[in-house]
Amino acid sequence: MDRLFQNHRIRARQSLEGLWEFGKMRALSTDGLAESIDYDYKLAVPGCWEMHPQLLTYRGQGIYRRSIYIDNTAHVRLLFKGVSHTAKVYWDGQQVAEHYNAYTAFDTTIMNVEPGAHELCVEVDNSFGQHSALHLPNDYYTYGGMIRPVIIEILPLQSCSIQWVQFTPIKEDWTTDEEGNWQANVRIALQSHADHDIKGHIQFELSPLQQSTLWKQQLPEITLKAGQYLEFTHTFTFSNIQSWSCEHPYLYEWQTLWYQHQSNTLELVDDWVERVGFRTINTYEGKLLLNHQPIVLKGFNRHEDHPMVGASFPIALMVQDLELMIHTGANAVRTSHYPNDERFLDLCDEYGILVWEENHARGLSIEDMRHPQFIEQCEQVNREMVTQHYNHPSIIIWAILNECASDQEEGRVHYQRQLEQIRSLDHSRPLSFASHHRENEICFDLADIVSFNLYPGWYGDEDPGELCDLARQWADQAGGKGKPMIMSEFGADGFYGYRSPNRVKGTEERQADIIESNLRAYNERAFISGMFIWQFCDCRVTEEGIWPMMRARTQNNKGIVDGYRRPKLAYEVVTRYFK
Ligand code: ADA
Repeated sequence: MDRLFQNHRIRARQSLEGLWEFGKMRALSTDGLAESIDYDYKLAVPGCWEMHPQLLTYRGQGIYRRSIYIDNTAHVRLLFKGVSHTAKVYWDGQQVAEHYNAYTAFDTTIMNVEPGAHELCVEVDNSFGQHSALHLPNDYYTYGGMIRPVIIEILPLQSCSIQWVQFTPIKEDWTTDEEGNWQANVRIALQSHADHDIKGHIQFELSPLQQSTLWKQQLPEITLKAGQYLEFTHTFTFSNIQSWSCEHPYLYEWQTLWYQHQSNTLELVDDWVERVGFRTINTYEGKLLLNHQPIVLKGFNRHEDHPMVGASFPIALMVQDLELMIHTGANAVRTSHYPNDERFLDLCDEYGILVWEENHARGLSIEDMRHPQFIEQCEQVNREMVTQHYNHPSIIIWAILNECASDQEEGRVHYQRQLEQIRSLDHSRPLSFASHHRENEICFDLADIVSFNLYPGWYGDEDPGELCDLARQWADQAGGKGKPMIMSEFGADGFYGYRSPNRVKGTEERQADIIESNLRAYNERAFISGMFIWQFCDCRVTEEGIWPMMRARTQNNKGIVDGYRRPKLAYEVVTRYFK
């Protein structure tokens, strides 16, 4: 399934995991689905097509197809958690959805579906070109396929469905509030699918995991007009709450229930279950505060990439990554450079691993940012990232535009616009972006946390401590004074198995030395609120562009474990510093 808990108990839903037919397309169809496609392959969904022995490097378009049987007339909601990178969805030959970007979910509801067999086709495109501002040849791989789970939901005809629920824990005053007293601001959206007025009410319930209900409240009855969409907000107060922290990642279930009047009875028609945690995150006098206490983030940049599965992770491999990170003593992960599979975020909630989640962009120059689709495609990924992942207590920072043109006035306009957009969607989390512009950075005043990607010892010979002190000065002079500072990337290449007493660049020894000198420097500095090693695991890079010439083995080799998660020498070093 798509989550690690049952996020609907009432709504009928099923995973569309399995073997789908697949055919390569010769050209993109412009007016509907290509008729003449040969379905030569069978591919796993979820999965990347690069896992098929004949599609190892395929870049282009293809169509996935399967049939779906519907028992009774109903509205059918299809939820795609991630299609890489562009999808067009066809139901019985009619296009019902289109979506750009591999790393955020989208859905579509097909109304009044008749009983019987139906054909579902998804046209998928992972090509680079004018249609794509964010997926382009890069220092990570853009896989092809339906890389994350696909779900079908059956919505009753004359009813309403809960569209989303946003739960914001609040503790106004940590010094005077009783420990277990919390508030939460809850926003929800309802969509009527009925062709006449319907009446009902919402009920909320809060329960510690696997335990009986701690608190519930029923809202007054409401009437929804035919097809009406309604959003509303409430604030609630709770007592006897255990807060969420890294040491005690205490989770609660927040259930939203829709009870509807149906011919003189009240029926439970729809539900939406979220797992929430009570914690606060904010910045104060140069520190990052989790539950009012200063915290230093220690962790890794992680690409969702594995030689066995590409970007399409089963949970066993996600758990393996988290166990390895936790074993080093890490308490944080940065989802470089895109929103992650929600099951990974569910795991972080459960393990108490803090997450810096960022939108999808890496190393875009000002020319790249002038792409005609750039504004719109970024706006969409920001909105989808924040609204879809809003309830994860583990996410404590939203970030944007890794190493883009934040050193230029023209670039600044985009940073400002995007940070304002995210703030308007969520004012409960601090914002940042990772910069490599050193003294030329001009956007630190716009963010809540200043973050530097510097590679002392690798790309340059500077001393990490001296460079870090200099970076603090650059930040202070560029509008970052009084803001927490994070070393968002540092590291070095280390080719797995390449060991030599001469410790030259590329050996595991040299990688370990460089990472050690960085960690030592950052641990000694009280103004550092976080350090993220580049990177957790080696990852594949694109064959297009400059990357194969820059990256031996067409891989970014800076992982402290290799692609297969075999620890390099640096792993032990990190463990000494993080523990
Ligand atoms: C950058 C970038 C990473 C990666 C890294 C490297 O800072 O943000 O995606 O490319 O450098 O390995 O050089």
